[in-house]
Amino acid sequence: MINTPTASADTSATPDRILVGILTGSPNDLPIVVKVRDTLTELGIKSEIVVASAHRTPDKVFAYLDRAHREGVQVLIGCAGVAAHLAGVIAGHTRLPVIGLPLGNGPLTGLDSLLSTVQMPPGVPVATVAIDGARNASMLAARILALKYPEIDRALEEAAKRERERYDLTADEALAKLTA
Ligand code: C2R
Repeated sequence: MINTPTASADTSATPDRILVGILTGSPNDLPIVVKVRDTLTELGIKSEIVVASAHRTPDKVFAYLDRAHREGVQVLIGCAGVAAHLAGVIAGHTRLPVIGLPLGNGPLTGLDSLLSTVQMPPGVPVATVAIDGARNASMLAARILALKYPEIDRALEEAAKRERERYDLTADEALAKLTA
């Protein structure tokens, strides 16, 4: 895979502070949303999860976004199920890049969340990943940050290497691992 061009030229150390703010619409979303944080941690990126809803607690969403700006958060991830307006509302309040993670926990198993998250009006973009695509939400946040921080680019390269190793096994070796 081609390296991120600016990252290889840049020598900035990754700052030791929270770079990714993860907002989610309900405490009930947490079992999947913690996976977003886990992947970011695996890549050496500090993040925080805040439970706040654009519908139920809009003041809490805006207060968090103001704090996040002050404290130097650089990417935001909005996670929500059903009528998932959270990521869109975040994108309307900030020019930081916003990733939308539609959750599949409602009665329509996520098609409603996917469409509510992805169908943003022009000028207010939300980079939407798959329904319950927690790992890709983190990976995309990391790719954005890797433009600036070479350590994160290297962590992504290592993760891709580990992924490729699974393909070095023969089919029988892979099957043995699956059934172990
Ligand atoms: P409860 O389980 O708390 O009733 O929430 C949440 O993300 C959750 O998946 C049900 C679902 O409602 C979602 N929710 C939103 C928003 N706030 C909560 N979609 C929002 O602001 O978009």
